[in-house]
Amino acid sequence: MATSDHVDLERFIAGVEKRNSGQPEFVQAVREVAEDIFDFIADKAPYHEYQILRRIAEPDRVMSFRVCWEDDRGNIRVQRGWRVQNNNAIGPYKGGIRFHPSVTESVLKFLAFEQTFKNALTGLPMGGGKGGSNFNPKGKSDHEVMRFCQSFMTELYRHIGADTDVPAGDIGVGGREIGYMFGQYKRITNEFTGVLTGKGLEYGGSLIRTEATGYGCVYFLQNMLKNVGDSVDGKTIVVSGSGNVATHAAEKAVQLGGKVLTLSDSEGFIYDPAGIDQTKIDWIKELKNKRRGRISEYAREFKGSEFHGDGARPWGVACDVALPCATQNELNGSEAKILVANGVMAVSEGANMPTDLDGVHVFKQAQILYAPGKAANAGGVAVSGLEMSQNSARISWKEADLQQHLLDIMAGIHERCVEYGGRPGSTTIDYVRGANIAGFKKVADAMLAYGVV
Ligand code: NDP
Ligand code: 2IT
Repeated sequence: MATSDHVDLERFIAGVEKRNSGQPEFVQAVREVAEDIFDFIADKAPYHEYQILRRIAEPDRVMSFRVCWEDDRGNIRVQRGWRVQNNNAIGPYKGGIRFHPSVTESVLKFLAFEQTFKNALTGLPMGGGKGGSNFNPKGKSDHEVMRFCQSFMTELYRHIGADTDVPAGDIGVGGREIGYMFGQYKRITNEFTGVLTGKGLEYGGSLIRTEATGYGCVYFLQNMLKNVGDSVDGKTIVVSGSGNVATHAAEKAVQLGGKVLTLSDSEGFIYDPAGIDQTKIDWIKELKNKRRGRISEYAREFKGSEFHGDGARPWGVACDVALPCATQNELNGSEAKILVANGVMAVSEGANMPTDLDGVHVFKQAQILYAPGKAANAGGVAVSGLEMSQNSARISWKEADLQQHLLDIMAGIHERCVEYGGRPGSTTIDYVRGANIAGFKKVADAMLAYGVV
């Protein structure tokens, strides 16, 4: 980057910081994208004149609302809910809903911003949005979760619609919560439309949506390895998280011959030197989805494995491949250095922005195969897009066809990253740059077509 571009970048980021004070995650996500985009648009006047990046980094709108619900003891509880509609230049707003105590406006704005580029990369017509609440589903009964979801949807319904904004799941929102929310939407509006994705198969859901994010993350890894003449077979793999994305990433990695050594949750990680095979993954799915238990229980169930508590993260375990699949900023610069020192050759992000900015710079500098979440975890929203198509046409596609679509979409995203991610004087690919530019270009060109809106 030329010095003048760098000065412009710092001035731009200072403005973003000023306008979004107290929103560090949002500023971080904008900076990561801007670092690549400033360079790319340096000689492209229309993107400057029309202030495209500045406009993408200003959500179209942010709705914030009160969500009241009654717990099982009859106490009235008050939570905050949000929907951030970031950009609908290329399609209806689309993106998940997160229920977690750490949810803030900053977190949802960063997620909606990232989603805008991710959705563009899929090649499907979807804009970017995200929503959620600081509600903590842990330890709540099914009825409490149901009452919360119904109350949340009682406000949200007026902001969404099959051609307006189509939410889905994310952390703390899976099939159970989508069912409660879709039921309430249908009841309020008296309409049966594809307003949410990740629905149950009985009421308009798509096959393989549940698996798609984790599988897609490993397909992206497979594409990166194939590009350098290698494969997943025989690789040692460290995975973080133990939810929807982590368990399905582990499952696909095992199917392709990888040896998965770790999984984690917010309390710590388990290390199983014998490898976490399909039987063990099935046990974890049951633990997490049905019993809603903790990953520490794994070490009591499977001999030879260890649990490392106090919120420990798995990045010190030597491996060929790391798949961060839990949450944002779960892998920092020092941990990235440890992974590189231990010989990691590839990192494919199942989570959104799991690597902090220092970590991103470490991986970029080491020139390892490093796929950012907006490329690697796009398989989930891609199959959500396919669910929307099936709902509009009122049909259900076969599993084999959907599997092929997912493979093709992930290969297409990989190709787009390669197209824009070449490093001058090197044969290696900067996937972060490739994803940022390819995602930006599609949205930016649509915005140019609309003029100033
Ligand atoms: P789940 O709720 O199914 O699982 C989340 C996992 O991450 C749990 O193991 C959870 O542990 C852990 N986790 C959550 N917050 C923290 C934290 N603050 N510190 C440490 N661990 C934490 O969510 P998903 O698997 O759906 O989502 C995981 C990531 O993937 C998120 O970044 C999400 O945005 C991203 N993603 C999800 C998609 C999807 O289709 N579901 C699509 C694309 C990206 P615990 O139980 O202790 O909270
Ligand atoms: O971060 C994400 O891409 C998701 N949580 C999935 C969004 C979706 O609309 O399927």
